[in-house]
Amino acid sequence: MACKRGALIVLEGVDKAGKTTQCKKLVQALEMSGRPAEMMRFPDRTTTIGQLISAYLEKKSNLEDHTVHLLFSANRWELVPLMKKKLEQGITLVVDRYAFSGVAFTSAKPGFHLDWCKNPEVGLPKPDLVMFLQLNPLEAAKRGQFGEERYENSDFQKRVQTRFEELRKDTTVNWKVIDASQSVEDVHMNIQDHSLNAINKAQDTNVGVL
Ligand code: DGP
Repeated sequence: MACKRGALIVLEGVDKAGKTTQCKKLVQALEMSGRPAEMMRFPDRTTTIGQLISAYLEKKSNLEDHTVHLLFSANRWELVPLMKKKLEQGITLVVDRYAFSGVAFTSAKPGFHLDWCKNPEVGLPKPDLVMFLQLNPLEAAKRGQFGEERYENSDFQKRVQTRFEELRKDTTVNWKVIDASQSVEDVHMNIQDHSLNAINKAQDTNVGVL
C-alpha cells in the first residue's frame, strides 16, 4: 500500500502568542505517538533569500516594500519542492507562519491592496489546517517587550491583527481560532485535537493549492 501523505499544518498569530513553543510541542507529541512530523518556519533565514530578509528585519538593510514582499514569497516558493517531498513521504509538516503572515504584514503597510499581496502566494501548497493563536494585545504585552526588529511595534501589530481577521473570512481555508490566553498545556491539547483530525482527513486527499 502506498504511504499515506502527511498533513500541512500552519500556526499563525500575533507576536508573543506562543506559535514557536506550540509548533515544537506539537511535533514532539506527534512523533511520540508514531506520526512522523517536522517543524518548518517562515521566513527560513538560512537560505540566500532568507539572509536578505533577515538583514532587512534586523534593520541592517533597507528594501523597497514591494520587493521585500516578493522576497518573503520567494522564500516560501523555494522550499516548496522540499515540502512536497516530505508530505509525500508521509511526514506531517508543522509550519510556524506561512503565506497568511505574508499577506497580513505587507497589507498592513500603507498603499497595499490585499489582492496584490495575495497574488505571489497563489499556487503554494494549501494547508490542511491553519490555527490562529488569538491573544489580545494587552495580554501579549504582559508576556514581554517587543524586540528591536522591524514590525515590532504595537500600532503596526494592531493593523496586522485586523488584516488577519479579514483573511480568516476566507472559508476555502480551514481556519481554527485557538484561545492562546489558556495555559501552554491547554493550548497544546486544543492544537493536538485539531491536528489529529486534519492528519486523518489529509491521508485520503491530494495536497491542494492556495
Ligand atoms: P518570526 O521569525 O516568526 O519572528 O518572523 C519575523 C518577522 O517577519 C515577524 O515580524 C513577522 C514578519 N513576517 C513573517 N512572514 C512575513 C511575510 O511573508 N511578509 C512580511 N512582510 N513579513 C513577514
